[in-house]
Amino acid sequence: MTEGTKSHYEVIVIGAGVAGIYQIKRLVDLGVDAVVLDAAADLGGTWYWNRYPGARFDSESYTYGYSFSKELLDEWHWKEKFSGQPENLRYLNYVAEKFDLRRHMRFNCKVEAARFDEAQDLWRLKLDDGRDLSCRFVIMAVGLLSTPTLPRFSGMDSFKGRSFHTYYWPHEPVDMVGKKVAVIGTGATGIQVIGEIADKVGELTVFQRRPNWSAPLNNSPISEKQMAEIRSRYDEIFATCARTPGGFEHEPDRRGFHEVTRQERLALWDRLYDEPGFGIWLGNFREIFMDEAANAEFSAYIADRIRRRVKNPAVAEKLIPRDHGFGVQRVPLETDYFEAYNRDNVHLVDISATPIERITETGLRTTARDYDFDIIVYATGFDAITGAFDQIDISGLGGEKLFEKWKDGPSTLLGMLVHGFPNLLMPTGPQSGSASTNFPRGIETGVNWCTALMEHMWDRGYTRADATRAAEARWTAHVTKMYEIMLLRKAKSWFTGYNSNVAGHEEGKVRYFVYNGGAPKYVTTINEVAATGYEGIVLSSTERSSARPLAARV
Ligand code: NA7
Repeated sequence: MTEGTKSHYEVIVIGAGVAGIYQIKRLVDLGVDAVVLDAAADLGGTWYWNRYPGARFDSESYTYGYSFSKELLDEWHWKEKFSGQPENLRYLNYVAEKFDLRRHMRFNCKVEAARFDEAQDLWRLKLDDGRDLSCRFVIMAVGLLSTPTLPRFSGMDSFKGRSFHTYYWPHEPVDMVGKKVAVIGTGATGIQVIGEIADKVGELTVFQRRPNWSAPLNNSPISEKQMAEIRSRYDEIFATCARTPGGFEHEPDRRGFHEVTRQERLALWDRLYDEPGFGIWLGNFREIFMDEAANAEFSAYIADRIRRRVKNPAVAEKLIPRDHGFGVQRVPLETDYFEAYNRDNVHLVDISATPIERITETGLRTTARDYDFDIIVYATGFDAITGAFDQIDISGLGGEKLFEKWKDGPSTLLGMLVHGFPNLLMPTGPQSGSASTNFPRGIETGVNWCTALMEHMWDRGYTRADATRAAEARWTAHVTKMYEIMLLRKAKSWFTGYNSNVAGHEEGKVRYFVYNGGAPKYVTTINEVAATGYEGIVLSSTERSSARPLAARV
């Protein structure tokens, strides 16, 4: 059978991003018959798609790369402390070439439906080109932020200029010199774009519905000498990441917020504000996340920082969030973002005061006036975490639809299995540890755990793994409970499943997407489940199945 006509695999991995690449590496090393499918024309996931100006890591580059190969760590030179998209995509391509993984990947393959065949313990997949594939295990490496969402303005198709969502930024360079550009949205993406293009376009008008708290990235190049020093510390770096709640080098300040003086707090904040990366968020006092008074005091500190950087006081006030405190939404890190508003060619429009009414042929209309643009950039975010799952018509036992099951929010076991959907594994699923951590660190954890589960089954001849209803309910309740003490439960952000552009996600109802217990606790918990022989997961084999122990290995 040629590769082109092959229709059965032991494992099908959906998604060739950071998670899919590592998952296929693990499977290839084990000699398992596996393939990765991706709807894109090439590998890279997030770093394939997001080519907008300013797209870069907020993680220190050397904590974002894979940790599994010493040779890879020794070879790769991260050029910047927070590396940009082109380099990140080069890195992922380098990894795929180095380990010869491309031959296990199929592109332009969109999975439209997946149905569990109960008689055979197999998943049956339908691709958008009409092909049918089957496999024992489906690995959902579909990404947390991979379903972009556009606003629902009328007239969007009538615009005669160029317009795109940041996720679909064109592959060829977009000439913006001298152009009138609109950016709608001021999340992490909008903030990166605005800081990058402000001095390169003719006129830039930012349409802001709600400001976001953000702080300086403080990026810098990494010299050969510095990279050599980083390489010598890799063991220590990854050990630190494994120890910290967020999977970064940044560790929370363990002193009690209320036990230190105001002077001591200010000293910490002044230091963190000027340091690179997420220290200002994750190296802060833990009370910032849980205690209204502590959060308010710190938010006031950041507000003053904004006032010091933005010359026009009225503009500065518009850039300061009022509806939520610092750090309860995902904190964007910025480069020259606030300074952009000091430029004569940059204008801020508060669309909470004057909402956008429609897109016109020549630009857009707010309740106050018409604007003309050459380019409209929609930096309007994603149907986060469950969005990519909802794109596939997934049916489990008894024909139950995953979309229906998760209508009001996901329920999972450990973020990695779903009751009634056997052999559907999610190394970075909703309610797993990865959404709230430095993503690749969580990915390695999840992929290793899912791979160990499959190995356990192959070695013993099991053909089906299904989480019990009770274990799933316990985990979901545990994840839900942890929100009770977190201020983030009150925020309208993708952490809580809010998205004004997706029906049913507009307002109010919190979706318990994220495990907030921190990476170390998560890793301990999932390792304990594995050590007990997978308590909470029913392992079985079907007599009618053709599977035998080790049949998966080719
Ligand atoms: P985010 O953080 O969800 O931000 C989306 C932004 O777009 C946010 O400012 C929204 O305002 C705004 N938005 C969304 N829809 C509209 C409409 N209809 N009208 C006006 N403004 C709108 O997405 P990002 O892409 O920036 O970041 C996502 C993650 O990617 C990020 O956290 C990183 O982890 C990587 P709102 O706040 O809803 O009022």
